[in-house]
Amino acid sequence: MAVREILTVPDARLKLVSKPVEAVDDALRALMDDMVETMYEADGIGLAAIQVGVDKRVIVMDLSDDRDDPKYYVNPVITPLTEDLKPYQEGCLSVPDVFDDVERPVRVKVEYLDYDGEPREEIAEDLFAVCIQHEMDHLEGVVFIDYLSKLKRDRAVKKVQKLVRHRAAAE
Ligand code: GNR
Ligand code: NI
Repeated sequence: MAVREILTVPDARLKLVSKPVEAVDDALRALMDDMVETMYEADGIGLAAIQVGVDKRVIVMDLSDDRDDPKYYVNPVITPLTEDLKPYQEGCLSVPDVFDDVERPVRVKVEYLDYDGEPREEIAEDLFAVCIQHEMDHLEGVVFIDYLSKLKRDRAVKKVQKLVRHRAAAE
């Protein structure tokens, strides 16, 4: 397993539409293992493959307090189960140190393949619903700041560029 580098805005790869996975094989599991390690190292609760530069429809997530319950979502499909929207203050590992409210459906159905390639279906609510929809957006090339005003989005990108420059200088 290895920690991979997380892309940050305005990296053009974050705008790619990720491609369906054709087979859940050992190579894909190696990618998913790396993604989990990368997510834990960055203290995130979710990660989409495109955030490590791989344009495949793969998401990992861990919402457990002890960070010992990784979940794997391959080729996920999400269906909203309500028109009821709720704002949540979101953040993103590809937009470090920026947080803002995004409104999303509070309850969705998630259909996907698991770590072993088995088809599964779950109902997501609360933080799980927020996170899976945030990750699903990454697979479509959408980052949460795309929902903000142009002014806020431009400010966010500038802030991240400055942070990344400072990080590079500190190395
Ligand atoms: O770690 C993360 N926290 C988070 C908080 C609120 C809403 C969404 C998220 S997902 C984010 C990790 C990430 O960037 N996933 O793409
Ligand atoms: Ni994100």
